[in-house]
Parts: sequence; structure tokens; C-alpha cells
Amino acid sequence: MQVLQASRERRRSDRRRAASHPATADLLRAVEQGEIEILFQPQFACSDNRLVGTEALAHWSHPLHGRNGGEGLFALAQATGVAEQISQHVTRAALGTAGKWQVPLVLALNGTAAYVEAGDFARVLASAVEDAWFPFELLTLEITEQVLVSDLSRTADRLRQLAALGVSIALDDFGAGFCNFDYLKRLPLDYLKLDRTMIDGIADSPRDLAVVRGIVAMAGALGLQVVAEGVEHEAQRQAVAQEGCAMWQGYLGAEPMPAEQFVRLIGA
Ligand code: G
Ligand code: MN
Repeated sequence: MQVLQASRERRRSDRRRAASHPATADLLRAVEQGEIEILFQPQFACSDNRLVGTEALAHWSHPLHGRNGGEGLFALAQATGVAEQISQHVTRAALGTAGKWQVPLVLALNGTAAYVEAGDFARVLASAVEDAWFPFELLTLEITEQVLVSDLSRTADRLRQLAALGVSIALDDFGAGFCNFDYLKRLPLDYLKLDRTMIDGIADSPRDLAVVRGIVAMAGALGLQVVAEGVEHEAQRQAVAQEGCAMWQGYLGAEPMPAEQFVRLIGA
């Protein structure tokens, strides 16, 4: 009950902030003018390096301030109280683009806190997926700890509604935050996505490798697949493949790229 009240109060104060913050209009105008671009970063199968999916990442190309990546963009959206609108826009834009691809690829979307906490989140996302004619089975929703801290059981319920439609759920940035193992017990997860800080030292440090090995074993026991993010070197790619990760993503394969470039890459 307290948590519900806290969440309601947060949304109310978000709206107050939205009305008064000087950047609010700027951000909403950016959405209308198409300045918020969706970049796509390929994900590869560890077994044969086939391109099997892509993570959609929002970028704000501001005419004066230049490019502003996902985290900066969403921090500003949160501060100005328009995070839910921005998230909805990014979700619809990414699905609209991916819905036109001729090859079946997994699309991973980041579920921000403001988006997931909205009462009708599961229904809103499901209708965006239907409108884009995108197959539910090819959608993965990436959830971070920030999304989960407010009310785990409520979020778990919503994620279960999406899972029932065929959507996969990934626990994002795993290993970077508090690593609350309750999440692993209570959420309907399909993937663990290792934070890049878990990958950095994997080829040089036996301790780093041991940590990843332990996590992959635990994931296996839970029936989860592991995705390695931030793979920048061939030795890291080999290590994550050797340890049994299912997919990898990172600058070694490709940086996040505009949709047109991604379409050329997949030949769709
Ligand atoms: O946590 P999340 O999956 O949302 O992270 C995506 C972010 O990571 C993007 O901003 C993207 O540009 C960045 N990124 C992607 N691949 C790499 C990489 O190989 N190295 C580093 N340092 N950052 C990466
Ligand atoms: Mn992510």
C-alpha cells in the first residue's frame, strides 16, 4: 500500500516537475521533430557469431548540445517528468522500424522505470507490439534494477502478463548494481545480461573469469540464457563463448547504428 502511494506521489511530482522544468518543452519538441533517434546494436550468437538480434538504444541528437546517449537522455527525461512519454515514443519507434524487417530478428527494448511503473504498462506495450505487427515471440524486454526497486511483486505481475504473450524478459546490467538474488527467484526471466564491467577483465583476470563462470552456472541451473554485453576484444568473445554464454554484444561486433545502416547489415 505504502509502495503504491509512493509510486502515485512520484508520478504526481513528475507532473509538477514536467510543468516547471525548463528542458521539458525542449525534450517534447525533440520527440516531435524526430531528434530522438533509435540506434540498433547487433547481438550475435556465441556458437557461430550469427547476427540473431539487436538492442534498440535511444539517442538525442540535439542541434546545439550534440548527441546524448540513452542514460543521459532518460536521466533528463526523468528529471523533467516526461520519462513515460519518451519511453513510449522510443518503444513505438523501435517496434515500427523492426516490424518492417524481412528477417526474423530478436528486438531488445529497454524498459525504463517510468514506463514499467505506469499502471497500464503491459497493455500499452502489447498494443504497441500489435500495431507494429511485430511478433511477441521475437521481443525481449530488458529490465534493470532501477525498474525493480519500487515494487517487485507488482512489476513481476506485469512482466508475467507480457511473458504469457510470448515476450522474453532479460535482467539487464547484471553484476553492476546490488545483484539482489530475489529478482532471480521471483521474476519470469529468460536472460541474464552481464554488465560490461563483468566482461572487461574476463580475458586477463582469473578472478573475473571465475565470477562469470559462477554466474553462468547459476543461470544454467535456473534455465536462463546469458548475454554478454560490452565485448570489445576477440579474447573476451572467445572467453564468453567458452564459458557458455548464448549471445554477445559489443564494439567488437558493431557499435549502435542508425536503422538504415542496420538494414544494410542484415540485408533486409
Ligand atoms: O546497459 P545497456 O544494454 O542499455 O547498455 C547499452 C550502452 O552500452 C549503449 O550506450 C552502448 O553505446 C554501450 N555499449 C555498447 N557496446 C559497448 C562496448 O562494447 N563497450 C562499451 N564501453 N560500451 C558499449
Ligand atoms: Mn540494455
